[in-house]
Amino acid sequence: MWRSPVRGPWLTAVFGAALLVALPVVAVTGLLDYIAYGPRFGQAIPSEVGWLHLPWFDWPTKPAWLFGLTQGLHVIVGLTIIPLVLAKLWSVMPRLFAWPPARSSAQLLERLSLLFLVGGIVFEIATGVLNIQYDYIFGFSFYTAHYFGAWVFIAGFLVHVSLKLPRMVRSLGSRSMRTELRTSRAATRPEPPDTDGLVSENPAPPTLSRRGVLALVGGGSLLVAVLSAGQSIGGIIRTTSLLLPRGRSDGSGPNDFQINKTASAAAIDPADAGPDWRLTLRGGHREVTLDRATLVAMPQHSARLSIACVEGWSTTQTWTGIPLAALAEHVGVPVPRSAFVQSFQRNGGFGQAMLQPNQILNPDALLALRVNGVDLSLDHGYPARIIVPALPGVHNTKWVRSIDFRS
Ligand SMILES: Nc1nc2c(c(=O)[nH]1)N[C@H]1C(S)=C(S)[C@@H](COP(=O)(O)O)O[C@H]1N2
Ligand SMILES: [Mo]
Repeated sequence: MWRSPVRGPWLTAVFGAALLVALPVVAVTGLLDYIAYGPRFGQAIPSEVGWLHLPWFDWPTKPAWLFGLTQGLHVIVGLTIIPLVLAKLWSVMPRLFAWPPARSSAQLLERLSLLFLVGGIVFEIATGVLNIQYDYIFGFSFYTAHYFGAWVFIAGFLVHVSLKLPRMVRSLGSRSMRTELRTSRAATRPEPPDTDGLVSENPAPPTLSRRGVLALVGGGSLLVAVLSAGQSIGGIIRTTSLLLPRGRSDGSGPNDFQINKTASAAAIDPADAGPDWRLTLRGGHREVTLDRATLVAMPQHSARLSIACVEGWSTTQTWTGIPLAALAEHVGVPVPRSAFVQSFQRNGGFGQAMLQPNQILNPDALLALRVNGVDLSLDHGYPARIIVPALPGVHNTKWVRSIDFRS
């Protein structure tokens, strides 16, 4: 397998160029998602990142699909590159384990950057894929590991690109893509021997043309993309999302869309969601408790908004409820600096969220009572849940008990 005659700087450079475009997309969208979680409130995970903290800004609420886009790109491109990463590793494989590891200090730096690069990407892919498939099976925090793993990868990536970019460009120019795409297996010849030793010294007869290798890898990536995209795009192609089995939909009728954590998983006592349920609103000096009938009698607003979850799916529904701005006004805080939302769930970690000013004042930011024209189901957060444009799914708190508006 290391004797394949298609191995060589050109093929490695083609894989490298594709990854050079795709990997920054995955890295940047991942870091943006971290910012979307609201590190300034200390609610992004990990919250303590030392000098690795990112510049913060208020995550926008417009366009409403922004988080769905960054999250969707991160997950889908992240999965799509897996065949490409494997192909790139294959194309350089024996060199990766060259011994002695370094003959000079420049080489030592290069080898060290490779360790960061390869170790980082394998770790990020493994933790990312596992997080999609099974929630939180790790003995450590997925978010913390994935965040620090990302920086290890980014460091390795930057050094690697700065060392290899000129060689990549030169190698890309050494053969013509158009000619390769027309060259059959029988006509496939090895590249001339190279200083990096990527070309086999003793090439075997070709079993695949370069065109065939590119089709195999490209086809593999395309297949992964198609099988993942449905999770974010929805509609009919949602059913094709084989790689993301969290595409389950456990509701019925208008409530028939994906449920991340069911009421029973969150240990919701149905009695807490019954007629005795009250919403507590706190403002600067005021505290108000409202029952659901009172909330239903207040002016209602509807908006089509998505829930996009970092675990790799999103869903868009029509929500109806009371604008959060109206609730803030109700307790005398028309210009809130933040809102702290708490759920009455008894189990699990996602029972609270802090919202920024624009996430409260956007006219479509709601305390939703209904979805698609009917009351929320218990699994979707009855009696009331938060739904805010472009807010990460996890902060759309279900089974709300109280909201503190702070000025
Ligand atoms: N109280 C509470 N709210 C919650 C959660 C939770 O575990 N508890 N999960 C959050 C997550 S991670 C997501 S993605 C969305 C999913 O909403 P859905 O189950 O209605 O699709 O709800 C959010 N709201
Ligand atoms: Mo989520």
